[in-house]
Amino acid sequence: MIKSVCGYCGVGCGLEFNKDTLIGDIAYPINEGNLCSKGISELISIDTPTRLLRPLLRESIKDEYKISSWQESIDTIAEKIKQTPKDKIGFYLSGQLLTEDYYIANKLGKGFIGTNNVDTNSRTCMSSAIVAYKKSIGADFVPLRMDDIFKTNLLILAGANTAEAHVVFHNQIKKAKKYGLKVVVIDPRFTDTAKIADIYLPIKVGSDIDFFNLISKRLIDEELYNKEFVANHVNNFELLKNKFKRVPTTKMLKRTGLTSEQFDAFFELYKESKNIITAWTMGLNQSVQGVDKNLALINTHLLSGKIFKEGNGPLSLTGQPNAMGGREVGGLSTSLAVHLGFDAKSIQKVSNFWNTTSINNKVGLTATQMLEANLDVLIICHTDPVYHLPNRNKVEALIARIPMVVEINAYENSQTAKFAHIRLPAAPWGEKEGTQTNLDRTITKQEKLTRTSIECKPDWEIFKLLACGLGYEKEFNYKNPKEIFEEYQQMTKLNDYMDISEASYDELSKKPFIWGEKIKNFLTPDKKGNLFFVENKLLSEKTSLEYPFILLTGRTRDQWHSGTKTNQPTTLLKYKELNFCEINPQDAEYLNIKNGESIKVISSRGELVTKALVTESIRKKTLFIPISNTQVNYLTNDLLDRESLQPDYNHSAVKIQKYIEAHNDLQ
Ligand SMILES: Nc1nc2c(c(=O)[nH]1)N[C@H]1C(S)=C(S)[C@@H](COP(=O)(O)OP(=O)(O)OC[C@H]3O[C@@H](n4cnc5c(=O)[nH]c(N)nc54)[C@H](O)[C@@H]3O)O[C@H]1N2
Ligand SMILES: Nc1nc2c(c(=O)[nH]1)N[C@H]1C(S)=C(S)[C@@H](COP(=O)(O)OP(=O)(O)OC[C@H]3O[C@@H](n4cnc5c(=O)[nH]c(N)nc54)[C@H](O)[C@@H]3O)O[C@H]1N2
Ligand code: SF4
Ligand SMILES: [Mo]
Repeated sequence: MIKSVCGYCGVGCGLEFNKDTLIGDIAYPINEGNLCSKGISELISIDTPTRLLRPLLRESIKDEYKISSWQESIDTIAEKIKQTPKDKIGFYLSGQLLTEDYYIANKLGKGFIGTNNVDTNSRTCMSSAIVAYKKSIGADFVPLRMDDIFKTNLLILAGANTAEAHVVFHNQIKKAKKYGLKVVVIDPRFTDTAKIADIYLPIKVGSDIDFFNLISKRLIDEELYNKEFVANHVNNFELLKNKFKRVPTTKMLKRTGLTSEQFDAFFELYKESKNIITAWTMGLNQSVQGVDKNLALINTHLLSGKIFKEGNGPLSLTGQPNAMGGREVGGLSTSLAVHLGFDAKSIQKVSNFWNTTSINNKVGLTATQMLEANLDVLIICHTDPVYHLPNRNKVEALIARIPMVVEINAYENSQTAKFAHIRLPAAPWGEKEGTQTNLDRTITKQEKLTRTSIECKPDWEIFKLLACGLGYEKEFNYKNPKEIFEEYQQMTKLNDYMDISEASYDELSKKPFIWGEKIKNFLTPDKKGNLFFVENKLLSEKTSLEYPFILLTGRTRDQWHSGTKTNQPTTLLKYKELNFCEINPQDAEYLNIKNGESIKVISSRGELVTKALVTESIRKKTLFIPISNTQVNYLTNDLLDRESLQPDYNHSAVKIQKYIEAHNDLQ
């Protein structure tokens, strides 16, 4: 029997592999033997006909691919990199890479090639939370754990659909409810998560800042804030208090779409709850004011002092299995390594550690900037930017101009494949080993459970080959992921709060390591939390007479993003269709659209055809399309948060037509 972990979501459930079967690990604390359909089907996705099994190469994206060799592919990439100015090279990584893959790619890009254009799809996912955590508590640090839900009285879920996106954690929430936990769900859709809520608040899209500001204002006005905590551990209180004197409370409440009775009922529960956790995900992060939404939420915990105490705190629910590990390593272009930045002192420390003189002091391009930067070489690994970036027509036009696009993928059916020149076959989950950090800082190890397909290689090895092709054999002389992990462990000592040197690579699958457990204080220079006054500036795309609906996008339980792994005949569970568009019955009636009818959804940027799902669970004038529809980003707008540069996926103005009419239009 081999113990391993699921490679899908940030919960990071423990698994056991016995001969040919995979089951949940009963001894693993967070899942206690449970797995969701994705975890159970991990093994099946290894053996599908859509695996990418050989290196492929072509000169132009108009040509057909030809089978290539590793030698030829790596030589071609290395040659091109050598001829290319550093600032024209980009690495586009993923929160699904293992820590060792991330570490080596970051070291190669930032440390040796000398480009800080090393970023990740986490930019589209967690970057607003990262910036906000850094501003308010001093570091990208999640100050509580999932099992704190058993030590709290109230769990507020804002813009998080745990029933579909963090399934096993959701089951734990249900269990905690049996012991008295109260749950509030804030979401414009009555989601499966809302079904377990004690209070469900159908907030209007994009008004979370108003909602959290209303809580903060009430805490201050009614003197319910924690005076002792605020006086000793929090900055900017007077400023916030004065600013709040002038905020238009009625207008704020109106913007949330909630009645004062709804808000009061919520606030009664809030007031009487001794311990409170507020958890959030994409409903807040993916916004043109994503950072501000996070800050408004964290403010409530700083005012109430409900932070760094058991059963309390702001809990960002990371989505991908190793988005956290990637952040720790330094996989974002806005940090160098181990949470260090590009200041002279940090560069010195990292240069000494890596024994290099090539580190650049300029912040690199983010994933959301790379395609617009006229790059000459773009290396994409374990992610599908053509699928996932907003405003896809623009994305396709931009990526088609890049002279060399390299795609490293374990499957052949990504949307990006159409735009690559070289495709390298990676070994997926089960065919390789390495570590990952889940959403609450638990470092675990994925084990190799089956032989690696002949021509496939683990991602770390592909980056090693590239490093060697560029002449860095000595600096990248790793024989296995363990050596990389151990070097990374040493590196974490450069940043005192990150030290993970006590973990043991060989033990990790049996004995996970939780980093940061001793941190019980703010990580800011003065050890105090920072309050920020933020306002809803209504910066998202607005509806108009032509585009009267707001489009939301998000997850369904059994599908993983683009579906290269989960949308297989063998793995697919028919829990929900892949392709539907939720619409409120009143809107549907007005437009004479019936349940199940084909409709065309159109924005000013693009369009797609889908099926109407008429349901009371969505607010009026709001639509929802799941991201298992791989075409969804033809519709979305590409506005970014100005600090985190995260896209505003949940606020695109669209219109709908019956498909039949649209079809006639075309004739
Ligand atoms: N099954 C499955 N699970 C996954 C994934 C997957 O692909 N499939 N992906 C993983 C990843 S990478 C991530 S990031 C997480 C995402 O996890 P979640 O963020 O929980 O998933 P989403 O479906 O994007 O849900 C966001 C919720 O926010 C709501 N929302 C939209 N706009 C607003 C708003 O303005 N305010 C509020 N309060 N709510 C709003 C939406 O209606 C939706 O219910 O899931 C992870 N887990
Ligand atoms: N409209 C809209 N767009 C969104 C979002 C949204 O909510 N709405 N969410 C955003 C968020 S939060 C995220 S995280 C992104 C996710 O977007 P992506 O990261 O693009 O989605 P995935 O389908 O998970 O892509 C992972 C890729 O890795 C490949 N792969 C699998 N295993 C391996 C392996 O071992 N090695 C390598 N090299 N490749 C492998 C898969 O085949 C797949 O092509 O989408 C973002 N885009
Ligand atoms: S909840 Fe997440 S980690 Fe657990 S089995 Fe499901 S996908 Fe895997
Ligand atoms: Mo994500």
